[in-house]
Amino acid sequence: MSDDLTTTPDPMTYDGPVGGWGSAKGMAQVARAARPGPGALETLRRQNKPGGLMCVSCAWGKPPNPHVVEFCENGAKATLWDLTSERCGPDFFLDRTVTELSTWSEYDLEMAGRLTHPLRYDAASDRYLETTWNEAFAAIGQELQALDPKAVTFYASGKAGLEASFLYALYARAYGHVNLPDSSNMCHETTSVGLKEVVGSPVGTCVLEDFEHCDMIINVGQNPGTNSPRMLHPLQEAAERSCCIVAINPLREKGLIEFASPQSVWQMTVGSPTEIADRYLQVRTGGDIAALTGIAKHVLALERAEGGVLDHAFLEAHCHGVQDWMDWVDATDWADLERVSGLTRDAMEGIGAIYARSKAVIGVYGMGLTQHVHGSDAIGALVNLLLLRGNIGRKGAGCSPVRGHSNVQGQRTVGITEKPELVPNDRLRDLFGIEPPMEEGWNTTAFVEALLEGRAQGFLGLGGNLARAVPDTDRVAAAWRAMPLTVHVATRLNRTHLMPGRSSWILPCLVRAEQDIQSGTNQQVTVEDSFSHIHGSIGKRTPASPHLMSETAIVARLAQATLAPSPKMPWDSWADDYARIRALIEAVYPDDFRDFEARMNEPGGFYRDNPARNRDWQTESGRAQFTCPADLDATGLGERAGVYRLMTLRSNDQFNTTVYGMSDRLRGIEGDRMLVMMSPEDMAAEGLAPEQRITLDGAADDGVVRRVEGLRVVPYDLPRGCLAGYFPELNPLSPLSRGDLASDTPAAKGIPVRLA
Ligand SMILES: Nc1nc2c(c(=O)[nH]1)N[C@H]1C(S)=C(S)[C@@H](COP(=O)(O)OP(=O)(O)OC[C@H]3O[C@@H](n4cnc5c(=O)[nH]c(N)nc54)[C@H](O)[C@@H]3O)O[C@H]1N2
Ligand SMILES: Nc1nc2c(c(=O)[nH]1)N[C@H]1C(S)=C(S)[C@@H](COP(=O)(O)OP(=O)(O)OC[C@H]3O[C@@H](n4cnc5c(=O)[nH]c(N)nc54)[C@H](O)[C@@H]3O)O[C@H]1N2
Ligand SMILES: [Mo]
Repeated sequence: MSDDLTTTPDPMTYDGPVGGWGSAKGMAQVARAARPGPGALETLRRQNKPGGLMCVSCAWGKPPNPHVVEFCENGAKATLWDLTSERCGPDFFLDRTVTELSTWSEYDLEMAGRLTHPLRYDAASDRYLETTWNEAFAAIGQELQALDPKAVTFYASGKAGLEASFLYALYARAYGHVNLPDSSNMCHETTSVGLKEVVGSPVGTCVLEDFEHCDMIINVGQNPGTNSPRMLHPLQEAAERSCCIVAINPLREKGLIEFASPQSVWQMTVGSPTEIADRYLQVRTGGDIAALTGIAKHVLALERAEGGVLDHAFLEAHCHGVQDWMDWVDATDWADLERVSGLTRDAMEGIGAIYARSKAVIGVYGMGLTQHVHGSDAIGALVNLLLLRGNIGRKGAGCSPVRGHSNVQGQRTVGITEKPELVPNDRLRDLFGIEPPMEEGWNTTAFVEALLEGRAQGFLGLGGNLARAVPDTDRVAAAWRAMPLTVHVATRLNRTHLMPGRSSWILPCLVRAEQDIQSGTNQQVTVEDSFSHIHGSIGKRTPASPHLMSETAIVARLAQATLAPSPKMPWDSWADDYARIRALIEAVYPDDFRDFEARMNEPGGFYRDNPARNRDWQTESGRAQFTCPADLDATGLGERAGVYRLMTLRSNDQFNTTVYGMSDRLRGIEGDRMLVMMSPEDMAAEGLAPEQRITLDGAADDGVVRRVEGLRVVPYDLPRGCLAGYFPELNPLSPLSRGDLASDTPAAKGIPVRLA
């Protein structure tokens, strides 16, 4: 429970700043492991610059005037990982059965290298065998024709460009379903639903430039040092011009504490790192609704004492529910806010006082806010605070969810959604002569429920490692192989591929950094970043194997093999020239993609507008909505003896289920990933010694037995009652039954567990 900035490292944390030489070293270690092929460094030099490659790691914005080196440690890792010289070809599979490979770690599977040939599962020998593209497409098309489309799922992981994603969503609708779960369902679905409800926009209202004009940034539950390191530049620049940065996080994340720019030779050698957060509120897991309400309560108190604090004109002209919310805040006791947040009233009032003086405030958030049972309410609490002083819809202010996968936001923009009302169905009917399904399809949770009940018959994955990313992974693994058909479009081998259905196929694709030649021309693809800017991206590297196809071409060929021919859907002509697909995207979404082809290489990308940014509130009331939460505790767990709240996090050495190495450098943790971080006080109370191995049991009251054994206890500076460990190793403890009430996003940060 501390609210000051301590730059003195404690024994459990890394003692260097984020960035700096540590990141150069981290990158070199991965470069050694990934063994990138020739030209990889040239690709990095052009990364995130107009005319270059758009990063395959996170979705942070790409500035119009890029730094000399506009990539970070983790973006470089992702690119080098894609461009490895290791190959995982048919010979690899001849030597190993799927049963044997299933015992390999995620890391070892990925280390086998890039997939090179289309593969078909042979149940008799329990091996993946080389096949031809023609055989694969014909067989998959036939199998899909025989299945009930409503029992088939097309998953998308968030990386494929807008062209492949648009065709994929169209293919699903033409085939007859909208079972279109995507990684966003486990991630920022809370934003898509919760933020939309309160401001009418399902995406953030800021653009990158706003970070140059704000005088306060509140970062709630987002870890830039690991997950969006390029964000450290605007944070550093903001800190240097005395913008106040407040972090609300149960863990004292290094990236939020200090940063040495690897671009600044001075800082890397003699200078001292920039201190990032002025205030660090070490909230209890799930305590954000209480913390943000406490801050807002003090803002109201200051208004009443001194006046001139609230933006009355804005509240009157633009907001709904203000009085009800104020009454609720008045009725909420400080004692409850302190108990649930784990913070002192003083700490919350301190932030409220800064907020009341700040002219332009940005609220940044990530998985610490979205992955809770009351995640949507937590977003509402942040928006309540921002609205008080009109901090949405003007320069330097707004709400900024930091998205995950590099094109996850864009996939939704071009139709990957299980909700029929989110796409212009009339235009799809007119342009393509299809009858799009109008009943809601499966999101990730609904798909997993169907899988566990034996109702899911076919799975097609455009990237991802879904069986590992979802909650309840042990139960999912047991059910996955019962599906009649499983097809994976993938770059590297992962655990989900090793759960073959009766008919199972791996279709290897190009990575974004590779040349994508169609009809003699290298094709560009496009992606959308966290700030709703669209960027063209081009690959220059020679493909890892001559047998690879692009994701766009694979989707087009699958559609062609599945659907009856139609002159309105010339799949092969589309796949020959991606400009034709962009023309379709523009025809279906004319407001967002006006002059798409001409604008896609504009420096900094082109902006597809956001009504909330213009104070056009597309909510039920037509106004920005103040909300009273259902519960102050975002986990909804309350206090139960012996029950801890476990948050499952990313280390600095992974991209989701892709594990690059065993070092979580920024948290000072090395060695294996089977661990649980615990406060020294809780360890003492439980009689545990550092490095002791323990077992965690699930404590959800849904009757399911959940257990993970062999976890090493690591003493860590955490609030009492809160534990932390790694995703995906701890996913068997995460209950499918616990998701955000409004959006189903699994509550991966508030998992109830007990020590066995
Ligand atoms: N290198 C790298 N980059 C990535 C990824 C990756 O795996 N590796 N993944 C990408 C993807 S898909 C995504 S979605 C993003 C995810 O990026 P983030 O949103 O940063 O996600 P996490 O690392 O899961 O956790 C975020 C933070 O939430 C904090 N937290 C946990 N519970 C709470 C809580 O109750 N309250 C508060 N206030 N904080 C809490 C944790 O301590 C952690 O610092 O990153 C993207 N970028
Ligand atoms: N407990 C817990 N669970 C979580 C989370 C958490 O914080 N805690 N986070 C959730 C979040 S935010 C997300 S986004 C999901 C992530 O879920 P997913 O997106 O399903 O998982 P990834 O690990 O990103 O997928 C990695 C695989 O994608 C394939 N791949 C990589 N690059 C490409 C490419 O360019 N094209 C194609 N076709 N395939 C490629 C490779 O085969 C690789 O093995 O996990 C969620 N699960
Ligand atoms: Mo994500």
